[in-house]
Amino acid sequence: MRELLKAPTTDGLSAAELFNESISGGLTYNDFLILPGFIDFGADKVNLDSHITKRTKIKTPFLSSPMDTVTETQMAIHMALNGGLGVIHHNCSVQEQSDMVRQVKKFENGFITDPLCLKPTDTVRKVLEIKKQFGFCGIPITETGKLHSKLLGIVTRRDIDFLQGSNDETKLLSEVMTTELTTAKQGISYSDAQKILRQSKKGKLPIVDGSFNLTALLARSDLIKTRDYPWASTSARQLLVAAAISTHEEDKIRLEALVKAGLDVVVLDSSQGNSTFQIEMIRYIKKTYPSLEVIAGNVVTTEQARNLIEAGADALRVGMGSGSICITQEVMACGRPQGTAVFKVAQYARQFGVPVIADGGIANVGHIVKAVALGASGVMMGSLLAGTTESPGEYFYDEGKRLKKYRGMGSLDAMEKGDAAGKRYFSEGDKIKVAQGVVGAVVDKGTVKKFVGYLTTGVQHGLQDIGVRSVEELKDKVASGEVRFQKRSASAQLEGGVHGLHSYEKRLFS
Ligand code: NAD
Ligand code: CPR
Repeated sequence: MRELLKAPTTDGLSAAELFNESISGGLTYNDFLILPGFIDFGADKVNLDSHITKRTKIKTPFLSSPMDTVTETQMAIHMALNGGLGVIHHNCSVQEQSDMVRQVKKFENGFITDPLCLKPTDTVRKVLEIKKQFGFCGIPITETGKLHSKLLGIVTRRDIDFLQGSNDETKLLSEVMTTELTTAKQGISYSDAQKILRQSKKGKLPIVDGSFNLTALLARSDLIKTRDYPWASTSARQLLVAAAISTHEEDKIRLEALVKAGLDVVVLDSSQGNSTFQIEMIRYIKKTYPSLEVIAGNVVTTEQARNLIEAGADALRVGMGSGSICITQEVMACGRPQGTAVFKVAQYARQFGVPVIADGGIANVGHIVKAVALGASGVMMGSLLAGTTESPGEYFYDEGKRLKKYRGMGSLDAMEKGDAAGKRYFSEGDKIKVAQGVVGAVVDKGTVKKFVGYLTTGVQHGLQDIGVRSVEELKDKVASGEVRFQKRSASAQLEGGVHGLHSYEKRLFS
């Protein structure tokens, strides 16, 4: 009996057996499950550290897509603060993209870099509305009502405390604002600014540049809150930031500006990365900026991967046609089911120490766990992060649901915006633009801080169930065949979802 118990079990399949294409064809994340292992540790002990390029290691394996409805300054800042990495899109001018990179590098935890401002001709009613909606009313007043404009005053609770009636509400802010201001100069360290704020006994400390333009704000309430991000992705105490470029000749000028702004990692953004354009660009970057790491792609086959690894790629982005907004497989007839693509490319790239980023088609925490189990060192997400507070764009309502726009970067909508920004997406010779994606909307997911926290804890629980304590251990045990898999039939997939209920509410975290 004891001997029998000691014998290794052969339940399920190894990853190599699961992805035997002559038997299984191409598989997506939904086509398989991972068999549970043995747990002798808490989920909070699971370590998610991962190399997302040869040299860059981050604490949560999450990247935000370089899409103009996903990653601009705020997303990049909050992805990095929460241990991931934001990739700033390039559907904008060189100046705009490099400004975004610069803002992330300059971000000092604690300063509010996008404070809500008003102008002197706004009324008290506006302040009361803001107070009702956001719960604060210490608002800087600038000439244009925007950041980077001359600071004229500040309106605080004391200025409007007794102004409630309809006569008072139409008063101009120029009549009620405080104009004797304690300010600090841009470039001041967070700790020095804190000192001034404490000594001044004021609620807000505006930060201004040499021309007295407002550049940031420090709030007393934030001194009290713990704004601590122990997992933040940093280098030399600055947040890490990535940005995407294309492979056209003019992208070399874009890259120069991005590097000057402090870029850490560049992503070569293409649906089909196996081209002379990309190979030459990788070689150019490695020669011109030897310390800049390059994530090349996208690829889905080992042949494509080989060319980019040979050219010097520091990581590969994997996925063609798997994105939620994508019609590439429908239009181009090219692509690969994402599970198979990630497994095949990761298995190949592992031999050369080149990490792989699973890009597109991540619809839930389970997909992240599966992507990592198939060998990905990071997952890139578009739709999952698109409805968050930090994604670009305004919320709007449709049938009572709070939504944000989300669109493919090869959608006509995005390409037309690119044209307006002086950026071409298509081959010079093309007379007709062929769309590769759609425009849609996604639901409000709240702030990235909470949402990435949910993803992190969820992935830790997934790895705990598999019985591994780290991303590295998972990869090793998948490669050795110790972690086992099972194919899911169509009915097994139905069984694995909520079923048989008249109605239900799906709340994912609290
Ligand atoms: P791309 O820039 O790689 O390709 C656009 C066209 O430009 C292609 O015909 C390409 O061959 C050509 N081109 C590139 N460099 C060139 C050069 N130096 N000289 C001449 N021609 C050159 O971009 P794309 O593949 O169309 O993707 C556009 C956007 O849409 C990207 O953001 C991409 O991530 C996204 N997208 C992704 C997927 C996916 O499945 N991951 C699919 C479609 C689109
Ligand atoms: P989801 O996370 O939304 O499934 O996919 C995001 C990924 O989709 C992006 O990181 C990018 O690789 C890909 N993508 C972006 N625009 C696209 C278009 Cl127009 N078509 C196909 N894929 C696209």
